[in-house]
Amino acid sequence: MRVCLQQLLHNVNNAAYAAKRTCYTKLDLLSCAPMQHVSEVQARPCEMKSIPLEIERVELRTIRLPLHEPFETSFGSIDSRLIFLVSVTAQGQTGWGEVVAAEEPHYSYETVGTAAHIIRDYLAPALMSDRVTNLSDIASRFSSFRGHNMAKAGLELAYMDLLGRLSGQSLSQLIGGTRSSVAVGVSLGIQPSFEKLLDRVNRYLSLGYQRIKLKIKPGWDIGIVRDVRRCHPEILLSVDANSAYTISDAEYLKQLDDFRLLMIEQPLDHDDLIDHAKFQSMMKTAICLDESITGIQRTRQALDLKSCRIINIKIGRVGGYSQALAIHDACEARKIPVWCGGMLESGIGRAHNIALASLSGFTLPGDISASSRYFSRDVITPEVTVSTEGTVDVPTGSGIGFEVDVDYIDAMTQTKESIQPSIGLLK
Ligand code: OSB
Ligand code: MG
Repeated sequence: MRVCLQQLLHNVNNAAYAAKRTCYTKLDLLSCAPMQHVSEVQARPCEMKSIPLEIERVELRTIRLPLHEPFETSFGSIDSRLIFLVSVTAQGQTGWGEVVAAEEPHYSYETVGTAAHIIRDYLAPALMSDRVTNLSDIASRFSSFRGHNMAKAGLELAYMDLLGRLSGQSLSQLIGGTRSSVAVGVSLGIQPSFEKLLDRVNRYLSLGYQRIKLKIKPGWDIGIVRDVRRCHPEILLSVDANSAYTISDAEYLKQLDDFRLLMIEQPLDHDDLIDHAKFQSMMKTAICLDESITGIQRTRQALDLKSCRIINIKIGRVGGYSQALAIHDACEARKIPVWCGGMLESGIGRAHNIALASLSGFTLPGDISASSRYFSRDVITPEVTVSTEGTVDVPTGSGIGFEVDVDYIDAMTQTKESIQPSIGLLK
């Protein structure tokens, strides 16, 4: 019986593989939709050759959205978010993406200013220099420019939304997502007092969020974690230090092993893998890397070095979907759990995060909160909501699957810039 089943599965996989090859040679994006559930042998629709697209315009905008309450990390505090939106237009449709860089280079060296420069002067011209065939085509055009992952990601995101809209597929379908809803948690900033922190913890638990992440820094760490754990012995609880410690703090941080944390996110330097490996070997609790994971190569190195046991994937930090998908696949093959991080995005970036988190390897709750957790009004309709079970539905409409509220974006726009191909560049 067992042998028969295995033979059957083997045949199914072979048939699926043959079908995949057929649809690949047809160069037809849409003909591959029925293949989406055969994840082992799947070639993603976004990686297929599709109708070459002539990008006619790239638009860059900044809008400032006030936050409901300040967000404090070990880097400092912000009370509004300067949102950097990018859109690309072809064949009468517009796709939207978001550059998640901050105003100041703390989390990453990129800023809104550096990303605008890189997109305007290098990436947008590369995108418009010739027709775009698929996601890998974009990634390879961008690969000769070193770094600036968030700038690259902004354009990859906008392209993927455009591709979805033009082909009538959702982002989740384009990348081979398998979930119809994703589990979410909340990231709680450093608070003025423990009472305020506990109030926030209780609020988000009562709203259904499945995991609470506490931002920590020296002076706001062991004590508050112990007290939150005492009040909530059973919840999924994690901490994120945003690189606030060094390996010389390892003995002190070892106390965190007492609190049954799901993970300790990025305790040490943003650029480090070696000290994280030393620290992980001392700890029972899983280390999760965020800032240190800048692409597939760093992911492989981190896993080979045993620098962490969990990985946070942020599409912006790794340079877009192409790298995010590669990291997801590598982690899934090595049975390393991944989850989707957040950057206080507007609804546009959030919609892309939801699509990414619908991939099968995203087995831990993501930092994907409801729009109302950050802003009084979002730039998409309907806004993102979290169910009482702590899940967010994966949209099924084409592209990001939400309507972009262009009137509201226009009303909030601080700067706007349109980039068009140089005359005669398009063949
Ligand atoms: O380290 O995960 C982080 C926000 C901005 C920059 C870095 C981080 C964060 C968050 C918030 O933790 C996640 C979110 O709710 O978007
Ligand atoms: Mg983090």
